[in-house]
Amino acid sequence: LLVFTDLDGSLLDHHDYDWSPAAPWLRRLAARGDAVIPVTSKTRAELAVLRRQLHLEHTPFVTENGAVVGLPAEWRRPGDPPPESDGLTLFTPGEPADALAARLHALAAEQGAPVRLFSELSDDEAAALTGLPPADAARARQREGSQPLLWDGDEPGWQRFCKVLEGDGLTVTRGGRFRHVMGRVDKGRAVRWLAARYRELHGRDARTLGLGDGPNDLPLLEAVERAVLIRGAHDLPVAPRQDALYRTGQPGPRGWVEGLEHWLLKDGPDKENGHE
Ligand code: 2M8
Ligand code: MG
Ligand code: MG
Repeated sequence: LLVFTDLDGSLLDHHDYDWSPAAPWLRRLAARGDAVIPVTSKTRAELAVLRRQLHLEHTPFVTENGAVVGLPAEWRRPGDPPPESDGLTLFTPGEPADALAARLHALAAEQGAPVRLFSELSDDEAAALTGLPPADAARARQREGSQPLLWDGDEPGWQRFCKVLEGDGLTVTRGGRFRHVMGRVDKGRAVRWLAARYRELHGRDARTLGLGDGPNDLPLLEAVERAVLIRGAHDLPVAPRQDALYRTGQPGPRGWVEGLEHWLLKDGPDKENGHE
């Protein structure tokens, strides 16, 4: 089973980033041989720390809402680009963060749009806005393929600016706190790409389960067989996949456990591992 999971507000608590309620299930999934694959708006610098802490060094990951896909050695295929010094193979299907910043500044100036880039805040400002320790906030500012935004205007103004960005070929989405701008990427495309890579490597389809709490997770939830929408900061209108979607009552890592148990305990402990 491939478990594709959002981090902030899902596996990690929205406010203090704690995942301890989910730790027993992370161990259990590892023991079953199921891969937990983070699919997040966070940066590769943030993920480098979290993958060690969560013991997810042998599974792929997706950062910046699909702009970066990282593969460990086990997921490589002949013909892939050479691995980086940390052994990870990187794919960057979006647009570089500095090019996005330049486009955003140009469009904001042209439209008189009251927007600031998260990557251009100081570490202390970023820490104050997110509740992250300053060292983690510094890693969150190291964008490679997306730009989280702060909008100082009203909602109709945002909707207008959004249309301008989308008209210029950019993708706009929302996490728990920020609005995010990327090239032509989203979490769903990254999930499908990884499921296809699994098929190429193993000669069969993977079973897939996805968990997320924000608007940026909707493409992820649509790309998996079994979806868990975790109660979060946004009231989300979700495509009517009622048979395949479970909405949790609890937020954050407790909701993550609730959703996993809904799908995995339902079939009995053994069935999920086999592939029929
Ligand atoms: C931002 O991402 C979250 C994800 O939902 C958000 O928009 O609320 C990103 O900047 C990420 O890098 C950072 O770790 C996170 C901190 O809350 O905020
Ligand atoms: Mg989230
Ligand atoms: Mg996220």
